Amino acid sequence: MDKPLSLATDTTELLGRLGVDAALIKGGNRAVTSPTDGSEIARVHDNSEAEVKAAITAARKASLEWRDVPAPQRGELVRLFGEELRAAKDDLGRLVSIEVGKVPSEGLGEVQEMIDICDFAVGLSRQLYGLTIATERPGHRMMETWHPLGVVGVISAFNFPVAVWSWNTALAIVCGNAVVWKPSEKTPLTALACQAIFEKAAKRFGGVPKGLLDVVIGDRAVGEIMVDSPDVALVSATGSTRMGREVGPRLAQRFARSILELGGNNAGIVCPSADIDMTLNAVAFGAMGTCGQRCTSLRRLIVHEDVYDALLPKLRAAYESVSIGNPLTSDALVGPLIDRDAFENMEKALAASREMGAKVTGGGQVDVDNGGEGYYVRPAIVELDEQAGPMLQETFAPILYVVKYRDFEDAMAMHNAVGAGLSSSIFTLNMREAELFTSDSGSDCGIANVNIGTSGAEIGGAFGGEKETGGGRESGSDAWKGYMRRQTNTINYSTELPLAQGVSFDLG
Ligand code: UN1
Repeated sequence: MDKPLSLATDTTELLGRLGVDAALIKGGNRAVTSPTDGSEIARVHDNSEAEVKAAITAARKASLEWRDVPAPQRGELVRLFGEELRAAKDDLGRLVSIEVGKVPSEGLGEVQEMIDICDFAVGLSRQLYGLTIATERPGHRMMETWHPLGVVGVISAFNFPVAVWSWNTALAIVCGNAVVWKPSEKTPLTALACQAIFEKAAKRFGGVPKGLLDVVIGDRAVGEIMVDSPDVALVSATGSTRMGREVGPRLAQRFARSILELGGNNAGIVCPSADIDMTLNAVAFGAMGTCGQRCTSLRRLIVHEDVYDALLPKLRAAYESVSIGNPLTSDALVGPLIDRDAFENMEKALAASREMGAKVTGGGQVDVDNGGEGYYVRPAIVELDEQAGPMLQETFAPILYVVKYRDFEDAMAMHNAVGAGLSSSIFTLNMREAELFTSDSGSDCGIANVNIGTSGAEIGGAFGGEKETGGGRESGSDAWKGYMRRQTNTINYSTELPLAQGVSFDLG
């Protein structure tokens, strides 16, 4: 019997198949570990300050060429990228599972999300529409045209190591921009794989300007170079609200654009008429899926007192029995937390909850027979008398805080009484409640769902949130407008020069 391959060997083979140059993943200063078993799987090289600056300069040059390529042709490059992603789906999905610890269907789902946004962007490449606007002057035409920005900097988080970058990149490329990407320092391998896959598409396209798409690896210093560079027109950053508080003002200082997708403290309201079994499944996926490490994870549940006892025993039972395990060797539904810090933050939040007298179901490390490595935890339900303490903060772990409500208005007020405003749900069969939730006086979040959970959005909608979530929008709908600059054009085809607002300026 052959010796089983070590995860490092397995990863090296996978990266080779995906087209990543072996020199990029050996002998570097930065160790990459897999959260599935804590083992080292590669060593990558951080880029120096000079290299990051050179990547930005090259991107700037590339953007000047790329902006002159007709948008539908730019779409053709993205179409080819989507094809390459389809071919690489199994390998890239597995690499996501290795590097981030996602269970296989979620690793593959993340790649599917990339494919979907490519398809969307290809269609969009023929639909970068501007308006024709009525002008008050005879013999004039007024219109709006959309132009590329130049260089788009993408800063992405570990939890969606490839999909969020692809939302930005597919749009940025069809919109005529170049992209410099700083992935999370925890997930450089999936980023290098994406770059290699993109290069295959670029080759089939017949070549693209050098530097059109680049990956720069390192810690926050790399992000800071992008944020401060006058050559980067837009920074799209995903991460914590703390990070956004630093990045946002720095970009504003130089009047650069930003798309910020920061923390979420997403809630669901469970109303008296809710379909309890459906709600149970939605809550389970939203709160325990991805081990609670989605920006959109369900973190707060506001349950009407009449259905509390119908839902909570079922929910507690689901938490006690959900399968937790190594996503590479088992078919568990819940994989590991990303690292020790994540585990400690979860423990701290649970300790603070217990101190408040909360009833806690679950929590704590789970032995997955994995040599003792990796931070596998049992997802936790924290039942509180009122929304307070750690419930008001986002902890990036599978903790679901639950409180009761009596009046719908109180539920709505509690719902909106947190800093973040990303995603939200209501579970009800009462159309008045459902409509109110999605009305002007309802949920204050960027995403508000009825009878589905807070996570797992499709790419077709604009993705992002309000308040401390940062206000940015990525992905579908008209989010593409964030990657272009708008220009108002007035064209005079008459022989007169009438001034607007009836102003006269007669030289006599
Ligand atoms: C994120 O967690 O940053 O809606 C993105 C979802 C996914 C994207 C999450 N489509 O859960």
